[in-house]
Amino acid sequence: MSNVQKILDDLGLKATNPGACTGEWITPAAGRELVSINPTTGEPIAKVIQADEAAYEKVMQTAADNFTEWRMVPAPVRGEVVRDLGNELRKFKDPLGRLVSLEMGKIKSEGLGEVQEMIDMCDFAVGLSRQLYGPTMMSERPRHRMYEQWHPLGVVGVISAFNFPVAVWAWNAALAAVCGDTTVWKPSSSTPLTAIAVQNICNTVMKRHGLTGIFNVAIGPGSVVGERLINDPRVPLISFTGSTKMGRHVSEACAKRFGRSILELGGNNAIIVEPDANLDLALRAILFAAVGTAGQRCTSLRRLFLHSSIADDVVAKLVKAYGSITIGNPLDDGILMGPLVNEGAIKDYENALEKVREQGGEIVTGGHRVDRPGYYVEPTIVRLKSQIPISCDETFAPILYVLTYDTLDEAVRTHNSVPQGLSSAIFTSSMYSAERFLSHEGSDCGIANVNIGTSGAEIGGAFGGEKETGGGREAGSDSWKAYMRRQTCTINWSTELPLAQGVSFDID
Ligand code: UN1
Repeated sequence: MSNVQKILDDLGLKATNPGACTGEWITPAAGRELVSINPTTGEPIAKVIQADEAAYEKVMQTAADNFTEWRMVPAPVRGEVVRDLGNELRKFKDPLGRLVSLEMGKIKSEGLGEVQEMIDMCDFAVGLSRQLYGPTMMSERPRHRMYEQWHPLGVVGVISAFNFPVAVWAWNAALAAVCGDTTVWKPSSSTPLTAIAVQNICNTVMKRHGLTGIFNVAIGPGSVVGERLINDPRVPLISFTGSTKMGRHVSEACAKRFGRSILELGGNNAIIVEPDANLDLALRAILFAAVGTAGQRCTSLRRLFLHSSIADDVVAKLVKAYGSITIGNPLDDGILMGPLVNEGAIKDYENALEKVREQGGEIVTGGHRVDRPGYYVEPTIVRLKSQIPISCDETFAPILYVLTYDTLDEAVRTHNSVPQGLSSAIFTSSMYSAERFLSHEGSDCGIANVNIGTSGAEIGGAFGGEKETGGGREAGSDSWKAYMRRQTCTINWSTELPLAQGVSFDID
């Protein structure tokens, strides 16, 4: 049996799979066929029959119907289901991590890391299931009590991207589940098989607990499933990960019907390296952030600001390190960089480099497609005298723009001058520089790190960014609040009816 076949078998995947599920797969599937392509070879892995309108409707109505019961299950009991999901993911960590690598192209260690991120998220949500707190306020009126409570919201639509095909689902689904919501997941059309594998795991867990319709999936084109989902009045919240362009569309569609959205859109993440930085540390962090996942994380490092006194030295070391990046099959040991996701991504890489040349950038290493089957490119470093239009865009590829600066003020100003605001970092051993970077006049991003790269955030913090990154927050901290509705309650246990603000309204 081939390695690929073993991965598919371990996860219950067939050569052709139905694409819609509420606990049981909806068959016979009637939508259009989608072929999942292995980016390492350009060859098909397996097929999915996508959800058509009828399958979407069945999934959505089941999710909506089951919400009314699920919301009445005590949150810590809902937490037990998520605990079980985490344990089941532990069992399947190896094949699921490998499937992520196979279908999306990130290296095995990162594929496994992504499943670990799901497990961490489940653990976090289990704890949270006993901590969905609301505060109590002091009422201004005698014998009155005020407090805040949180109610489940409804069906949450999760639209995820190819680059974190399973972890970002878990950020949303684990929180939504303990909050008493049901989810309908529309995964990226580039990574349908990982979604089916995850749904199979969810099905086992739901069945064990006598549940259905809590975790649901509808695989289908954006034009069918995506559009239906974002415009569906049964969906009070859409969590969308993807481009700023699509995010704007999703946000408008939701806003039009007073639905809410959590948007995790484009980033243009940067690291500032001060002259007093530990350069060994900085170099390793730059390498992982810029080349890891072949530059296809929202948090990938795209811009590097080097102090002029160290710039040439750092660039020379980076060029040397880029030369030793092992490129190849992401499932093989010792490989650091796999392919891009598809031919379109290669075109984006090539177009961006074309613009670099037009706009006066200097490619110091890389810049070409790698001559082998699949969608491989060379990790690339571009030196710029100042920012150019293309360095203000997000290109989902391993292209690193290097700029030089003289003062930290200048570096922070240029750092903040792009439309996106996801992740940022400074490398320094000066307390002043670190604090300056983290201050109100420092980084304008949702994530700001000191002596840590831009990517690879832990789930415990709230993840997301500002400006054109969309303002959403997911995963840790109090991100759960987006998945519930807040209710302010005032209780009068007196025999009077005093009005707030001292207003009197009495009939004589
Ligand atoms: C993404 O790229 O959409 O911080 C998410 C990171 C990961 C999540 C990235 N934990 O790089």
